Amino acid sequence: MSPLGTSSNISQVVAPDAIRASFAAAMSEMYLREVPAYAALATLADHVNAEASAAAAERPTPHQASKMFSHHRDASHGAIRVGTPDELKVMRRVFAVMGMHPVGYYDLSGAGIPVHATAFRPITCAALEANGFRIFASLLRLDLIGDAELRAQATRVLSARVIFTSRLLELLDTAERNRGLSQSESAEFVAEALETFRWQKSAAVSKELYERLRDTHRVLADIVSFRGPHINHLTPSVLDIDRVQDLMPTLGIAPKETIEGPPRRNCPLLLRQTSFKALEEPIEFVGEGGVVKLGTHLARFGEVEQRGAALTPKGRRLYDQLLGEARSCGTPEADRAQSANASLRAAFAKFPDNWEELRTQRLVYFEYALTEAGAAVAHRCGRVGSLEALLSEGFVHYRPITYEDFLPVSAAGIFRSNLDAQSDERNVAAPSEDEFEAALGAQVVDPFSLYEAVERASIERCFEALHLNEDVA
Ligand code: OOG
Ligand code: NI
Repeated sequence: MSPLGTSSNISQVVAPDAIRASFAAAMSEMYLREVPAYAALATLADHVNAEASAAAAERPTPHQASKMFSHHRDASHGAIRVGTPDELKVMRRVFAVMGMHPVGYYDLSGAGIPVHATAFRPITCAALEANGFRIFASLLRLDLIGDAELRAQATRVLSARVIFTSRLLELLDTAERNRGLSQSESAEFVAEALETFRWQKSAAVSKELYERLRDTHRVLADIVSFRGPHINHLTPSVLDIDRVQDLMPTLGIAPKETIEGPPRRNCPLLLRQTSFKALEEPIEFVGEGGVVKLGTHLARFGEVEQRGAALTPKGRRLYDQLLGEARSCGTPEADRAQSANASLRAAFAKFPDNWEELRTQRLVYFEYALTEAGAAVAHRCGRVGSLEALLSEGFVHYRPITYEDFLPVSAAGIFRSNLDAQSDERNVAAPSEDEFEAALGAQVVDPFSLYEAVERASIERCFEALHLNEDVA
């Protein structure tokens, strides 16, 4: 339960879910307007979703557990990159007002990108259902930049900037003090928050510094050179990501070479993502005496995602192992994309691909519920039963729980294709979750614990409804 909005001394606080929904809508609206290629991708996503829904409606319902993982018309996630621990701390408080809490720790330094990250997202099923918008937020790890002088310059630039409007900071205090915001305050809060994520064409550093930052690492230039952490992409959910990937070029949009994540399967797992490459956008540098120099910057792109089932720690270990196997099959440049797909499919032949097997092997989290027959049976007061017996008697059925988080290897792939950068071995370092949490000023929630709790609660609900004691032997 969110710490905000639970009790209040103002009579009408707006639910954090509703503030998040307006924020998501405002971000989408801004990005659609500013990035025409994203608007084209969003329209393509709608088209493919309509096609996939129509095709699904014509198929007889297969196994009860096969479900269509849901999608919403609005973007499902976006991403930002901040420069300092203080920025991250305030960001955490801003997102908390919208019912978005830090879940998971992602280290990207292992892939040569000098950032680590979390996802600010709704954490209850009800909140996810109300509006699932989330933000992947990365924090720069300046300590990984070898050039001491450049590091000092970047530190000076970052410590001098304020990425939040003063009105947003006031409203943030109000929200924390009053445990929520009124209708008019929340409208203002969303409008002010939007300013932080807006694109700024005018750089905050000189052209010379920009170039030094960029030549050291593109992500460094992207984070340090501007007055704020512009949203760098938005991502709608789609029902058939392969189709979107195939159709992108027909709209003149260049997709990245491969889809990140697991291969296409009967039982979709985790998360698959693809994007179009970041646009080269004009920027300007205002120097001494108002002299303007022109340049370009690669930052903003568009992405689509298709979500599948949440894996248990055991499932995740198998996923990581198979992904490693697929990636270690090096191939020549020419047919890289094709052979990457082929080796991914080959490696994942070892991952079971039917829900019952995924369940009995404890690879995926499931949500259980009474069937009609289950709801109709006389309750079995005080008796003991097992979940497996209830399933085989047809009183309980199940469906996979949707994965709501991100994947570090995929995120690194998305970063890389949009920074026009190959893996940069100079920045490889160890993960540092404690340091990240210290910067955040809070601990990140363990994503597995969230899925586990949803599964557990669903089982308990079945037993309670049947007045049955669970045989856990
Ligand atoms: C974030 C990349 C990560 C995803 O979907 O995995 C991400 C970034 O480029 O800042 O958004
Ligand atoms: Ni993304």
